[in-house]
Amino acid sequence: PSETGRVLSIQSHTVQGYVGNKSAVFPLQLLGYDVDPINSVQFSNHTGYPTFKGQVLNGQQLWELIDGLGANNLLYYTHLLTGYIGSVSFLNTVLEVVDKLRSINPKLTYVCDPVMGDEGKLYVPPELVSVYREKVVPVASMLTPNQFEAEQLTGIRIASETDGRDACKILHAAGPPKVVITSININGNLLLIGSHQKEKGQSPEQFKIVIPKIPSYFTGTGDLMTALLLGWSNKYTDSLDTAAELAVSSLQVLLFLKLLEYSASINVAMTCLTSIQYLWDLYLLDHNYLPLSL
Ligand code: PLP
Ligand code: PXL
Repeated sequence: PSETGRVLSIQSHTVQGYVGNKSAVFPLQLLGYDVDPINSVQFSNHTGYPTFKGQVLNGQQLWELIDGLGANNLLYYTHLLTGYIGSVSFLNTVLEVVDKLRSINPKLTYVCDPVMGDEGKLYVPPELVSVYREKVVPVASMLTPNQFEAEQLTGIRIASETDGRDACKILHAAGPPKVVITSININGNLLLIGSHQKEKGQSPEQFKIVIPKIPSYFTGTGDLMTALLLGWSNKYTDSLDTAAELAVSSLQVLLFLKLLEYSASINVAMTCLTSIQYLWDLYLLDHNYLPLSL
């Protein structure tokens, strides 16, 4: 596989640490993509710390940047990637960006991580939920909600693998042909459920990946996961399962490295991703598990 593309990534920037664009841009560049980041916020650090300082871009300021690119004919993108968005007005402007980019490239793939909350708690204004459900989901090409977000978007409770598969079908009916529920907590493991509806109205091809939960707390993993899913699924357009397997293995190796403090900074770990990928494949092969990537 060798398909790459041009990605417009509208996400957070933190000076210190890796969330949003800091988690997404470099891995996508490693996978060969040309990535243009728009920083929706610039904060000193992620919001999990006791305090943070910085600036928030509003919808009008986002449009100004799009305008500037447009004035120089620089709005040809193959992919739009969005993650955490903090306000309805910014999200509405993102919807205008989708229209604008599709008017220039009708084949634009919009990869949307509908970041709203986790573990039963919303961390965006509640008005955002209906905008995602009614306006964003219908225009997304690939959606990567977690368990809580998939529940918010479908209105069903997800307590089992079957529920997750059903939620994906509901989301397909609303728009996106590719859906990956990145993490469902079941029996101390994380379950990823992927679903690809190849033809409108047909039943989707679905798969699951059981991910052993690492007993530690990370931020930015969802952002990295969505970026890796974009990167790999564009190289394996017909096998979302292969793409998800590659994305999960990269994420896991990175988290293990971080956990083991093999590298002082996660950036060093990111630099190693491609070579680690190869070693990981060999490891899997050695354990009689044939990775689809070989
Ligand atoms: N943590 C681990 C270990 C994962 O494997 C994944 C996704 O595959 C995530 C976190 C991402 O979960 P979320 O989308 O809830 O941030
Ligand atoms: O990873 C999601 C995220 C995005 N943007 C900002 C954050 C976080 C998580 O902490 O703080 C600013």
